Amino acid sequence: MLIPLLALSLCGDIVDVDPGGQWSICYSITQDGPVSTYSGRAWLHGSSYPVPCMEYTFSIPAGDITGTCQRYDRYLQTQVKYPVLPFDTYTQVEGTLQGLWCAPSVLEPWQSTLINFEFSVLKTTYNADDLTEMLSDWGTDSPWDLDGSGIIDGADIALMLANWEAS
Ligand SMILES: [Ca+2]
Repeated sequence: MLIPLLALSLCGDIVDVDPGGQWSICYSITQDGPVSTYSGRAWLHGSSYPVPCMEYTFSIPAGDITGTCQRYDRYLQTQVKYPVLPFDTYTQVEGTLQGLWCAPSVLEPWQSTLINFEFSVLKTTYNADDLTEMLSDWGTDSPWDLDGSGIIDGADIALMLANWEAS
């Protein structure tokens, strides 16, 4: 396999390698208030199959997929945050994000191809741990500012309680 192990070890906390040799992936998950960000890269390798594919399932919290890639949406007339998900297809099923990616053309046995990805999951239901975190940021600006007003206040608590996790 041509993928340098050094690159894998440097690119994230979570490393996974296809036993069949078609792909490798590494990424890290960072938590910032209600936002979990998955950032990393994946490789396809021509060493096992001429047109290798990767089907990978991320375990994610329940929530909305978002991203840090800002673009102006002329229909919505506002800046929208997009995820960077350069897979051929991806599907969000409860608790998982499944990505499918195949090499766009035949890879020689010595060739690998690489994608970078980054996406975030914004929680849409909340629990007692979230409330504790929100209260510890009370009166400040933090990721727990759910309504985007610039400060953690009663409106954010109301939003949280309206979307409380069913136990
Ligand atoms: Ca607020």
